Amino acid sequence: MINLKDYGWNDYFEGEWNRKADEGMFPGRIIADFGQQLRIATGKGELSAGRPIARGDDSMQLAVGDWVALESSLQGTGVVIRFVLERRTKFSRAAAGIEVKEQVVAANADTVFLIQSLNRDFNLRRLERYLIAAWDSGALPVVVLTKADCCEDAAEKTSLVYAAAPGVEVFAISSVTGQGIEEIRKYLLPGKTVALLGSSGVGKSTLVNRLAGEELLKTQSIRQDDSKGRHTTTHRELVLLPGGGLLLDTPGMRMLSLWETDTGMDIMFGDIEQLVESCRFHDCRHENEPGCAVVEALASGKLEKKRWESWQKLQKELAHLEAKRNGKLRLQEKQWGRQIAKIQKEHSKGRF
Ligand SMILES: Nc1nc2c(ncn2[C@@H]2O[C@H](COP(=O)(O)OP(=O)(O)OP(=O)(O)O)[C@@H](O)[C@H]2O)c(=O)[nH]1
Ligand SMILES: [Mg+2]
Ligand SMILES: [Zn+2]
Repeated sequence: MINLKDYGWNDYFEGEWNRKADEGMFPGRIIADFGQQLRIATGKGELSAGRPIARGDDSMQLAVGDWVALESSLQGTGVVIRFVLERRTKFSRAAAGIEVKEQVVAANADTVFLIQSLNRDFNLRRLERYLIAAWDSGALPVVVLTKADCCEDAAEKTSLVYAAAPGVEVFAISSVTGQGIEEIRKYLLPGKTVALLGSSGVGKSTLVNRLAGEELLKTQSIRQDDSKGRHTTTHRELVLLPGGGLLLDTPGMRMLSLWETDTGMDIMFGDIEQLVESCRFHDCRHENEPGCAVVEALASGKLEKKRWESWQKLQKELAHLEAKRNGKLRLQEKQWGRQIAKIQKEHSKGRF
C-alpha cells in the first residue's frame, strides 16, 4: 500500500480535492511520463493510465508531479484521468517548435536543483535563464554544481555563481567522491519534492542514485565529456527515496526558452530594469543618448557588460514571445502570478 503523504499529498491538495472531486474518484500523483502512458502512484498502489486528449484550454496538459483525479473506466479494466488538481508550483519553458505553447517540465516541486557541471557545461548566462524560470515556478531554486572532483577552480566558479544568483544557495558537489552530498540532503524532506534540471550529462541521474543510496535510475555508462553527452534519461520520473523525500529526474534540456517571467525577471534583473527607467529619455536606446543611465553604469563598471547583453537578449526573446500570445493566455497567467506571489511570501517566512 502507498501512503499518499509520502508522495507529497498535503492540506493544499486535500482542499483542492474536497472542492472538486466526485464520489468514486480517487487521487494519484503522476510519477512517470512515457508519452501516451502515464505511471501514477495511488493509495491502491502504482497504476498506469492513458494520457487524456488535451483540451483546447490546456487544462489537461499533464506533467510528472501532477496530482490527478482517477476513476475506474466504464469497462472496468483500467483507470481514467478525470481532472488535474490545481498545481502549487510549475517549472515551465516555451515548448520547442513553431507553436507558442507552454511545456510544464516539473509540477508541484518544492525545490528545484538547477544543475550545471563544473567543467565544460558551466555557463552563467544559461544559469540566469534557469534561475528566472525557477523563481517564476514558485519552487525554491538551489544551484548544484556537479563534478567537483574533475575541476580545479571549483571555489572560483562557485563564487561567480553566488554573485550571479542573489539569495540562492550554491553547492559544489561530486557524486564520485561524495563531496557536498550531505549538505544538499537537507532539502530531502518527507513529502517534499526536489526537481533536478539541467543539460544532458551533468549528472542528474547519478546524483539521484547517490542520494538514494542505490541504483534507481539508468545513467550514462561510459564517462564522456559532458559537452557532447548523449541523452541518457528519456522520460521524466519521480522517485521516492528510501529515507523519505521525492526526487524528480528529467531528461537533459538542450535549450531553456523562457515562458512566463514576471517575478523571475524582476528578481534576476531588477537592477537593470531600474537603470533603464532612470535614463533621461524614456525611449532611450542606451547607445549614445545624453543622460543614459545604462551607458554610465557600464562605464563606471557598476553594470557588467555581459549581464547587460544577456538582459537585452532576454528582452528580445520575451518581446517576441509576447507578440505571439493571445489575450486569453495573458489573463490565465495573471491569475497564476497571484498564486506564485502568495507562495513566495511563504518562502520568505522560511517555509518551503
Ligand atoms: N567525475 C564525475 N563524473 C560524474 C559525476 N556525476 C556524474 N558523472 C558522470 O557523468 C556522466 C553523465 O551522468 P548522468 O547522471 O547520466 O547525467 P544526466 O544529467 O542524468 O544526463 P541525461 O540523463 O542525459 O540528462 C556519467 O558517466 C556519470 O558517471 C561526478 O560527480 N563526477
Ligand atoms: Mg539522466
Ligand atoms: Zn539609456
